Amino acid sequence: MSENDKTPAPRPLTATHPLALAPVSSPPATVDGFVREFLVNLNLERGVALSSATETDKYLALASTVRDYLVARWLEDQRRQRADQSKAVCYLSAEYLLGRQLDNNLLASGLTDIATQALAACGIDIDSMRAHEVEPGLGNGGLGRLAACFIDSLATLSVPSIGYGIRYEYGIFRQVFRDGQQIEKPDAWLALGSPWEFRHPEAAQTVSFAGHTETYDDDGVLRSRWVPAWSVRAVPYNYMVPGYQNGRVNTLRLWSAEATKAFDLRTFNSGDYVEAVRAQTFAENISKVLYPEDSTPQGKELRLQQQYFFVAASIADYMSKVLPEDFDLTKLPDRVIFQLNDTHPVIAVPEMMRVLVDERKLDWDAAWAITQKCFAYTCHTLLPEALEVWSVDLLGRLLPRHLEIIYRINDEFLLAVRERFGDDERRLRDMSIISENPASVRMAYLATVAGAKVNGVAELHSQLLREKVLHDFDEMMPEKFTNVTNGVTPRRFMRLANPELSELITAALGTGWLTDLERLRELESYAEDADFRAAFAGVKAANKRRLNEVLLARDGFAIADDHLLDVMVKRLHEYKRQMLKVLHIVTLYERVVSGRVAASDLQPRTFIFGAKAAPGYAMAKRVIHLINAVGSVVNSDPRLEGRLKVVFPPNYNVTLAERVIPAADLSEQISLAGKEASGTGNMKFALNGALTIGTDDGANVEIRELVGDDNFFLFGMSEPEVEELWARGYRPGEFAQADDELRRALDLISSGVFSGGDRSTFEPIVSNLLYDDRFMVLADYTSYIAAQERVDAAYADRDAWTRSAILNVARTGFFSSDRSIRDYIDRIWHAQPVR
Ligand code: 26W
Repeated sequence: MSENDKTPAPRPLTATHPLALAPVSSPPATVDGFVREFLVNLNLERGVALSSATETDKYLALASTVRDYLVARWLEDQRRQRADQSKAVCYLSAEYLLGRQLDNNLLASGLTDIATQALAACGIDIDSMRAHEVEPGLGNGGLGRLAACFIDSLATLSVPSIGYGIRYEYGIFRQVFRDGQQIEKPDAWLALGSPWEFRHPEAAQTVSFAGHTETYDDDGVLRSRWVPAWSVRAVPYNYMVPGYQNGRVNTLRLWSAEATKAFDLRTFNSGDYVEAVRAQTFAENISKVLYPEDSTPQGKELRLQQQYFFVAASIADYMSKVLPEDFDLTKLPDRVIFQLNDTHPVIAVPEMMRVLVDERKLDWDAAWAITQKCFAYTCHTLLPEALEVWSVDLLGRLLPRHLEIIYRINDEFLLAVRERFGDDERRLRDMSIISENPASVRMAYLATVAGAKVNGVAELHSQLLREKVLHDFDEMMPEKFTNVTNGVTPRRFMRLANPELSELITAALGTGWLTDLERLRELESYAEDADFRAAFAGVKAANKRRLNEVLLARDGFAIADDHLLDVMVKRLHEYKRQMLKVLHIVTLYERVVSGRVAASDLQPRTFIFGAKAAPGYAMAKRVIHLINAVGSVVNSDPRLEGRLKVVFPPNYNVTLAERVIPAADLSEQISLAGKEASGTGNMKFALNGALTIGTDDGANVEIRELVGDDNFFLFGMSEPEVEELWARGYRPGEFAQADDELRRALDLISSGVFSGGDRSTFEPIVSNLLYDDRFMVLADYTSYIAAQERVDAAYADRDAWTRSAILNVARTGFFSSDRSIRDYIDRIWHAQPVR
């Protein structure tokens, strides 16, 4: 029994009442049954009558009702997963960008129509209920959303699995614009309660921190133990993760931090009220807020506390709740695989070693053998600055025993390196998990040394990991490295986000494609069918009109339905090159205002942006300011005759993505080749019939290979060409000199015309491009503008464009997250779906 596991094993049932012994049943899946359940929840759970119920009452009662239909399956599944010995997947992720839950749970349980009719019978429009839900923004971007797509596919493929993470009280900040500049507002997503979670204080784990270690003699065996200084309670909140209409419901368990002793009455009575609750506030801080960085770790102690907090609670929970009491730990690798979603949870490796060696008293080698088979690591980045490194000082202070364990892991690893490569000091220094000056722990190296498998998230990314970022490790342990190209769940990003397209596809292919997305390939022949093309174009137009209504109501933006919708939605980061998109817009604007091009000759376009910048990322925030500034000038300049529009709705999130992506014509995937690990937005756009303009970066390469060069607007340098130019010495100014339009665009930005004549406002952006330009915006400009000309030409033949859009949908079924999960099962997990 580990020191932090107090909950007794479930007692055999002594119940006699037949109902108590029967499996939990769901309410009748009928309109009447649903109305009854809904009114019971409204009256009994909310304590209100329908006549006096608020919108919040109705929404929470509706959520409880849908929950009630899923709980039976959930409990049955938990019982089954506990009973059967099959291998399970524990997905450890510091982020889950879940999006709204109501529609997904209705879809998964096949209750959408029944609920719609039942609510209508109660005089309630389900649309108003949908709008009432606050999405849990427990993630930053790609990594967090991928985790959400993956747990959806794990449940839909009936893989026994549990997602572990943190229940942040405040998720990703709410973005508002003031004078075009980003302002961050706290995301109080729990304000109205969260109907989809089940709190289980009785299953809390105790997680400790700091203190010191000591060795002691344990019947002649020298052992180490950790004597922590303080601890907090990790309280689990369980969320249902329903599979798509397969009766499966997996669990997402998110931990919330609370004080071990909530309130110090004696201190309170002594009048020191603040001191009385200090422990509580201190503890709760751990799961208070999501770190809004998505590329540059700040190395903050609280971030490391967060990582250890959820990892330690998850391992204790798994080892005590899921594993039978007397489980033979040498068999652990047959029972579970812990997938590390980037390096954020990698402290799980020394934690597992501490539990196996210090608590379960296994010897080091046996423990290490088990640990190495129980973990696998997915890397999601290529930016050196995004690779987490923790100082030995901080780690030693916060987790002294774990640092000792990491040192021993490293010593034994370097012995193996020396054995294999001899006294190659460069290699030993470069492969050491511990780097010097200042002494730090390289978490990606720890994950690579400990993981059974290491994978990148797109072919090119995995190749670059092996050739560059982790080259020395690939030379030593090539068998560890593999690739699993990302994917997205078609349930949310096609069926829910684009119901009309889904109907059109089902009309052509029948049902089944939502769980077998490669069947979209059968649509290829329909691209040649004029009626189908007309219907397809009709769906796109309808989605544009719907987006127009949403943005009008949300932000007062209007979208002209004869405009080409050119969309760039993703986190704001220099490597993603939103500045290249800005230079395109300014170039078109400059052409007209300089009189070189008549506005009437322009292909009408609306440029839609969605992007949050990490609050501490000054250059990113400045680019957001510039986009809004260019937008307000372009949108109000009569010389453009309304043929160019810039629309930048604030607070881009999953819910907005579900509205924007189905309406898009052009998907902007324009990162510098070799910088975007994969991208997943690119997949969502292609699957919703948008054409991609992009570089050969991340998964763009695989999208282009599948859809064909004729159906993809490729531009820019390839990764080797980028490396070659970098090696040759990149002088961005030369590119500005070489391209007249580029210089004109840069000059226009410097001129202050977008900043009320104040040249200083955006000068830092222009000078950065001219004298630094780390992500080679200027080098790819000419090729990009030429590609945009090709886009205009292609869009002029709307029917051919539609044909190409249909082929994009038909040929991108590969990018289902179901396929990604199947690849993880085959190449890394070797866990089997449970029929
Ligand atoms: C510690 C700061 C931090 C936080 C998050 C560093 C790095 C991250 C993430 C790894 C960043 C991220 O979201 N990466 C994105 O992951 C997606 C899913 O694999 C990929 O599709 C994107 O290309 C990648 O940028």
